[in-house]
Amino acid sequence: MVSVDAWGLSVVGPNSQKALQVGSDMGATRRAIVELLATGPKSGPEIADELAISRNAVWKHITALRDQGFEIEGRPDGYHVTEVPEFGGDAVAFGLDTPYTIQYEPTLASTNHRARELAADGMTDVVVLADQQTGGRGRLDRTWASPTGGIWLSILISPDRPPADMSLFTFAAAIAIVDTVAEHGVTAGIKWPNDVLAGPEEHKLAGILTELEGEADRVSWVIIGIGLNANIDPEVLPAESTSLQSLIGTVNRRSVTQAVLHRFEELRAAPEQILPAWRKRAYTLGREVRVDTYAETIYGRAVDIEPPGALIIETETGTRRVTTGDCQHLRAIQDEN
Ligand code: BT5
Repeated sequence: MVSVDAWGLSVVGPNSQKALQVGSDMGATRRAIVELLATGPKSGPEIADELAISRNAVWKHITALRDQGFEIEGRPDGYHVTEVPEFGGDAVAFGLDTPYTIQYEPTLASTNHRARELAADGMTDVVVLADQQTGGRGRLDRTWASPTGGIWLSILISPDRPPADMSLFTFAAAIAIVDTVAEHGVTAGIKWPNDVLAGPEEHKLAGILTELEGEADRVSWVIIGIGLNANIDPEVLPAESTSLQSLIGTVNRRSVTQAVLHRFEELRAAPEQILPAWRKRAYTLGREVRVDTYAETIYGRAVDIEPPGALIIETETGTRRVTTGDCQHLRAIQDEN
């Protein structure tokens, strides 16, 4: 069991809690139907043959999907999906081109917590998704406000890499958020180590909590928890928060979630691109900062980021390399003039 805590990584001990039984056969079959329909129209008999289920079962699943808000037209060449709900597990799975199984619950205490239960049960490559959290967490057990309308998700993976590389996943998640919201016309940037800031006042739009368990040379699992304030009035969020709703109006959370996951996967496949991409999107670099570590407070100018995610700060007494801490952007002297 290693103990690494940096760049938004929070290392947790072995999880002894009883794992939840998730992914019933019913749910798995319905998800398979959703995936089939996303590739184009399919008739009832085609679906029944492909999934080795009865036509009656297909009909029941189609009815269940319609009840969720999917609009599905039965035409001579098969079922056509003409409308997908704005959010939900089946909705996000529809047309999602990543290796993840989506586990959705309207309300969870914390998607990271649920993902840890799944990890303890030996599961991997799962995205846990919720519309609201009742016990959302930030780093150091801080509270993460998670009302309905947000995108609260945790990616559970088991990469065959050492713990030191895990900060790259935190960075990849931040880049994925910045690039996704940019497609919606929102300019955002990253505050070291794990915040996405947006809007004229650079308020917090998203945060990332990465947790892992493993040995020195290899992690057993890593959970990348992403909290993105989507369709939320910032008045119900802590001070200095912002949301997509307040920046550009209501968004389609399904497409935002899918875009974040697709971009995250792209970066996972090309890890050498992550640090350069992070530097380009960093609000912290070039800024006067105050960094509070466990031991001290450091003032200086943030000049770079170094593998595996340390912030390099030029101070009056020399260059400092900080691997963990809370960073505040201070107004640069020239901004005040
Ligand atoms: C973070 O911590 O920014 C990590 C947040 C991760 C949340 C996701 S949601 C899905 C998954 N499941 C979880 O339970 N967690 C993850 P940190 O850097 O420690 O920032 C926490 C601080 O951000 C708090 O102390 C507040 O000041 C502020 N904050 C709380 N809720 C916020 C919100 N919704 N939007 C913006 N800022 C918030």
